[in-house]
Amino acid sequence: MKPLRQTWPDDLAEHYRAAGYWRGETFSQMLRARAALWPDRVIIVGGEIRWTYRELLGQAERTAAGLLSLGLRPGDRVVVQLPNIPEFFAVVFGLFRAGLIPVYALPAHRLTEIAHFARKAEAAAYVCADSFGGFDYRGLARELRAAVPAIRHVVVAGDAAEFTPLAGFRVDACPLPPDASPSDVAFLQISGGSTGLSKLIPRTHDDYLYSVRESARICLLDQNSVYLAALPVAHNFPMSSPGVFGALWTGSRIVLSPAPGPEVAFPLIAREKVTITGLVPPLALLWMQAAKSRRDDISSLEILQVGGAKLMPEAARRVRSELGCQLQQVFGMAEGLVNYTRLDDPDHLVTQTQGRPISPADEIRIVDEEDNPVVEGEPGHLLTRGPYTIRAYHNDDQANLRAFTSDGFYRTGDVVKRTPEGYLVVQGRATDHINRAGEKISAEEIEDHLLAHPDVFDAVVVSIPDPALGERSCAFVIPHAGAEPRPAALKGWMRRRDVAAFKVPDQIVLVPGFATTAVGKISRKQLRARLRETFLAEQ
Ligand code: J2J
Repeated sequence: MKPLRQTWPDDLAEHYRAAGYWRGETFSQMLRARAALWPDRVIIVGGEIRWTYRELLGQAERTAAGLLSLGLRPGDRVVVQLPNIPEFFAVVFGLFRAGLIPVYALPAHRLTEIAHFARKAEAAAYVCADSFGGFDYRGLARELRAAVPAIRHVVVAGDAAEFTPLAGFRVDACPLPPDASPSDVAFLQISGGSTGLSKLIPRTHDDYLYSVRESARICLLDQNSVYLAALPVAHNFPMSSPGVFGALWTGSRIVLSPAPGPEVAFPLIAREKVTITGLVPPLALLWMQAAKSRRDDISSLEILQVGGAKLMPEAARRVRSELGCQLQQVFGMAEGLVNYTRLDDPDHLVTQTQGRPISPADEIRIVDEEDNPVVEGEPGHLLTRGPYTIRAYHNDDQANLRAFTSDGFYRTGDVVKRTPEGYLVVQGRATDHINRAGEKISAEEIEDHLLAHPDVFDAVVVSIPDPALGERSCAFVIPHAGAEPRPAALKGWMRRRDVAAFKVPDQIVLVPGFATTAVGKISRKQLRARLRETFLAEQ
């Protein structure tokens, strides 16, 4: 089994510890300390459940003992695919307590993605809900067990059918092991997948908790705050910026919304007096629209964070008047670096920039194609390293060669410029992915699926600006001679590939060929750019 590691050079690690960034605390220790401090504070609200810290700790310990009693051993990886329900916290804190390593999948992922995560992480178990959003995850579990026999156990929140019920675990099932080490990898997060399939991101207790603590401080979370998890909690933004973990750290209440739309979220805001939440830009637009007609009292909302994709300044300027709260832009990535506009920043920075890094130790380089610094203020590729940015993906030597410089900077793939105040403005990106309402889709991954269709000779997937989604995906498909696949049939085929629904191309355009230059071969990247330009010019 590939060892889980995340290694910073010794001198830097020493510096991060000496500076107090890494405090030598694990997630389990954090929860225990909080439960000792505030045992009766309600920390998690979801559906009918309201758990205090004491109850959450009890749930986590019961889950830890149950998981170990199945024969799982510290260090084993467990793919966790749960929606926004309290059990998510019982499971991940149970895994932390048992020294097991969660691999966070999103509820939208399907067999293709889950099997990939399971294989890449060499996982031994899968945890899911019985069903959610009209989808039965037990069916997925059955297919997963057949496709990846190394998955020895399936644990289900709710009606478990033939699998192990989460609710059946007992705290006396197994003695709990000593705590993990704070410098150990705590979990594997999922990358946006800029090229090919998603990569796995190993984050340590030390590095992640640093970003969580600082995020909570920057966002002024305190014990009076109420954080609404509107986006799926497994995503890095609502998990850590400051998200649910930030709320757990400060003793702010977490309210779990099963869906992010205003019809579900607004009544929760009104009932639970939510003060802060985070959204992707298309949802922020939807909320602003809904606020005009809905009657729910959302006046408790003080801060709306928007991130995951670029928020246009025009929309940014409307947040205060239309939702009655302050805007905070968040530009982050599961690999590490997170930027925030600060809550006392002047309006022009809040509406026109994506913020500045969390930490004074975040190193930022903005460079040209040859990795040379650009003139200050000019756009260039964003490279970064620091106390909570990874140095390598898990089990992916090839990706690591591309994604990191020899001196350990992560190539974010984003093109940014820096203002005189040191704030970053996202200009675009260098990698070929589609940022569809904050969900990152790799063009290459979708092209691979389309190429597997018997009627498809070649396929190129590009992003097209879209008023509702920010970007949508458009596939240009050359059929085989004599074949005439219908776009709707190709979409149906994509759905049957068992991929997340957001990966099905929004638009499919059949073309006889790709016009290439007389000079001959061009790269796929150039081809994507050319097709996008031609398509947009013809609109
Ligand atoms: C433009 N592009 C943005 C923004 C992310 C906080 C917030 C978001 C994420 C996230 C996160 C953007 N404007 N405000 O993990 O902790 C694009 C960039 C970036 C990629 C990372 C967090 N905020 N992006 O979105 O790992 O292209 O993380 O490199 O999903 O989203 O995607 P992801």
